[in-house]
Amino acid sequence: MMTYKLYYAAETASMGIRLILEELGMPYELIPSTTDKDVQRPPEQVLINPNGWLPVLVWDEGAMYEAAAITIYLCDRHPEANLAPRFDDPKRGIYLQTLVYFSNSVQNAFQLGYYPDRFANTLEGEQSAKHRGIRRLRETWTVINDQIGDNTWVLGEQFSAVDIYLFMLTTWLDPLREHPTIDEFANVKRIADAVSNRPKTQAVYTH
Ligand SMILES: N[C@@H](CCC(=O)N[C@@H](CS)C(=O)NCC(=O)O)C(=O)O
Repeated sequence: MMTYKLYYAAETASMGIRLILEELGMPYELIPSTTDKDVQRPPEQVLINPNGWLPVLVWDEGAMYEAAAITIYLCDRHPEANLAPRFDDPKRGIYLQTLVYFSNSVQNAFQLGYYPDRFANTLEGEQSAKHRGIRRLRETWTVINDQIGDNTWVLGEQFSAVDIYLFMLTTWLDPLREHPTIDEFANVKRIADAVSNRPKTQAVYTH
């Protein structure tokens, strides 16, 4: 059986991809990497992703980056695990919509705080970007919280990779950075808690 290689550092989006691989039951090898701006990345990682960020996934015939794209790719490649609605499932639309929204809006809101120099030209501007990021987190998590409503999982009755992705993003909410707390988003919290209790999550997120 093929083994995936995942460039990896704890607390990054590579953790969410690792959890997807665990839930898919696929063998994988973690290649230690870093997000420290002063430390060199493994050269093969940078060849695949010149941006220098994680996660990066490699397999027998290919390689790719972008966490949401990796999620979609892996779940389609291993449909027997039922982590994603199939192409003809009406839930396929909201599945793709939510993953892309997580990637381009929720993650972007986090990035305003983590990498303010990418969003402003001056130190003053960076402070402003950070503050806007905090408000943007509240705005985007509210959209997701309202979208979930009373659903058991993000897509309704069916557990999917979107729930794993949601859980990963909630682990980045940090009171020390003045982020909103998860308690402000009761529906998000309900799903994050349920994902957190899964054995695979316990295995990945406590080691
Ligand atoms: N849009 C990218 C963002 C990836 C990203 O920002 N990764 C962070 C860790 S979660 C990283 O590697 N940061 C280090 C850097 O940007 O140099 C994705 O979703 O994969």
